[in-house]
Amino acid sequence: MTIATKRQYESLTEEQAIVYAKKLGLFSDELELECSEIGDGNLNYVFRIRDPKNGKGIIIKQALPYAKVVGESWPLTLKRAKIEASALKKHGEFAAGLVPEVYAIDEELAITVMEDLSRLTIAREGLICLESYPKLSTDIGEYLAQTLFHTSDFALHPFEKKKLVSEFSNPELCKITEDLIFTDPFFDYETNDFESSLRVDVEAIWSNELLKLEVAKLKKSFLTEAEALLHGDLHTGSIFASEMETKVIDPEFAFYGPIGFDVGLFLANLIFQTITREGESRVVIFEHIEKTWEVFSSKFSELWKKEAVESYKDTKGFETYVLDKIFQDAIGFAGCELIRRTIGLAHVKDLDRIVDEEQRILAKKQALQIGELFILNRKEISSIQSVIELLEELQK
Ligand code: SR1
Ligand code: MG
Repeated sequence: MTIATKRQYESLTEEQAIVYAKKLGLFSDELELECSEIGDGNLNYVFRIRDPKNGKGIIIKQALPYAKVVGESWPLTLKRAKIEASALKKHGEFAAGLVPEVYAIDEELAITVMEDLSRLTIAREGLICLESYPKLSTDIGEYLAQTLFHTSDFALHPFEKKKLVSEFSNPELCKITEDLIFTDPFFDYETNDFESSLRVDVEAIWSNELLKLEVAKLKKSFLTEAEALLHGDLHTGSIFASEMETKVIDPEFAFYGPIGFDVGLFLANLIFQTITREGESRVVIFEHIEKTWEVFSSKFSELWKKEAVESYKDTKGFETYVLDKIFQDAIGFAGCELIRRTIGLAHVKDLDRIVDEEQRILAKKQALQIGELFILNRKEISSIQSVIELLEELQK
């Protein structure tokens, strides 16, 4: 892997991205390359550079010194590019094939050069178009188990684990999550964004002290429980998919946090699809929800039995306690994600694209209802099957 030399930060143009790729030696000088900026996320530029003659390409991802979604008034650390590239590499050690290959890192220009995945589709976009991704939940269940188990105290020497905790300290990006997922949507704060016809439901959330107490507990877990190296933003827009392949991208929010957070975010983003679909196509998503948890928990359990280094690993009840806690946390975090993507700053296309206002508001009310229910009842929801029964009941 190349580590490029020092120079001052400047954001690249498409032409400069081509020059940059050639300087890295990834293409020969005489080639006529094509480049387009394809980033549709909230924070970064993503340049796709390809040789039109053979279709071979690379991705140059560059962090901007501010949040693209808001503009220059919201400065944001460039260090996130290094965190993202390092997390891709660390997670790739355990989930090879489920993350893109990193070719080069450039800390000064906040650039990661990586495998071109444009043969795949962003899972959110594909799911919205009812594309079929038969491997999505098995792959994500496997990715979650491998990355989260292997970076936890259950698999690592305590010195190694604490070294990683410090390497992946990511305070600025964590602060975004603390604010946008756990705080702002539950108060009358300026960052929130919702249709006026949701105001009654939103005000009910702001004045629900019981709900706020449970969200405060979940926020405390996020702030304090350094269990494993999380992806930190595992929604369906952070996943590339096809019928044959799944790749997890964009771990710029990576840090050491509670294992249930990654699991819960992914489940919540599948739930948006259960809200917008009907009939057989909704059943497919219920199956993905069930399979994600089943693959994750059985793989985690298998790794525990084979590889755990914890002295208490065989103590009766401990493994079950750990998995039950992850499940409860995941349901609670999923609840927060459902609410914040509906009334907070950063929405999801699954709901916002519904053109008919009445239908859109109904879908959003359902997301809020499921979110509240998950947060308040996470300790009573005992299995993934009961999650599905609950969703089926609410969506009758
Ligand atoms: C200002 S960033 C808004 C959201 O986009 C990212 O993908 C994260 O989900 C973040 O909360
Ligand atoms: Mg992202």
